[in-house]
Amino acid sequence: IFDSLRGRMDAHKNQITLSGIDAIADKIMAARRIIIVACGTSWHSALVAEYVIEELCRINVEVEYASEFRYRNPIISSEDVIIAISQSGETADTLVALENAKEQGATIYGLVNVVGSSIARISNAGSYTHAGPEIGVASTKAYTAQLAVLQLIALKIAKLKGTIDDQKFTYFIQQLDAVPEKVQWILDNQVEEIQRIAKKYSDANDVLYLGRGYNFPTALEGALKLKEISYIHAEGYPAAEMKHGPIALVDETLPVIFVATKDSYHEKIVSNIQEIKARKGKIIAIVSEGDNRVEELADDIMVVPSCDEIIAPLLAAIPLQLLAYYIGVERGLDVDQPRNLAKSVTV
Ligand code: F1P
Repeated sequence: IFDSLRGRMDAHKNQITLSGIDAIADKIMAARRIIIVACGTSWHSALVAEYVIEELCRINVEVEYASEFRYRNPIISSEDVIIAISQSGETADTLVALENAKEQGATIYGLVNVVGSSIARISNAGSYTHAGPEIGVASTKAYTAQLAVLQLIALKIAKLKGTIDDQKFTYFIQQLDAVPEKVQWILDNQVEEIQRIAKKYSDANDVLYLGRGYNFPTALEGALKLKEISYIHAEGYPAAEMKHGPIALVDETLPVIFVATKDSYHEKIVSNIQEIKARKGKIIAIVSEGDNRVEELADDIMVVPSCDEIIAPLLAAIPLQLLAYYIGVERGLDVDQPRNLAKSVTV
């Protein structure tokens, strides 16, 4: 994944090589909005992209479940650019949504893993994620690769549009360039602890995942991984929505996983953690290295290296993927072939 990522960026020359974006750069510059369509895990990377593209490029982005978008009657025009995200490139809901949008004149940008797949072929331009074949049904390394390429797309558009300056561009490239070492650090230093946490909570019936800002889609993705691999009911929520309903679920039996890396929402997420603690929920937190404050509040922690908040989704997803994996193993399940799930949902 990261060889391909590194091959596409050059901080010294201040450039990112994504020929697909060059091919439709004019369309993107003039776009009324970008609509990102996807399903499942790919939909979560779309949500991260919405936050990052709106922040860095100041272009209006909407994120749609392809499974809804294809059936309703959305307003689409030739001024819209649709980004389709799919690991398999064969997901029927996404493919049909694209056929409809193309008929209405939209430009399609495909972000797929499988070379030559149907979604790649229907797209006007695109980028491959080059994550290699996914062995398991649940999308994991494809998700990481999608996030990485979407970050590059956002940076490239921001550079073209002039919404970030050269200094900021170089800073973000350096942040991305440091991701492989940071992921390795998580794998070298956190796996034993994640296995211990997995054992401790493997009998849970329900788990709540909370996050804010760039960490909110990670909460959704963590919950989806747990559902897919461990068959435990899990809900991902924006932490600020907790008080509008899910807080009623909290008691001493409920594990609540906070994606709480250091970012501009940190004070807010710390008070959310305190609210759960006051109601005796069990707190598991993903924290930035050296964050003693959250460490003191939490029952268990998984640590990730510090990074810019925009990059955090790339790091924070890894412990959650591992946690779902080890809980699945602990429950004696086939983590590569979960029941009822297909790798490509082609109907
Ligand atoms: C979408 C997806 C995956 C999920 C499972 C079923 O696939 O929902 O996210 O893990 O494999 O399909 P895709 O469009 O990204 O191939």
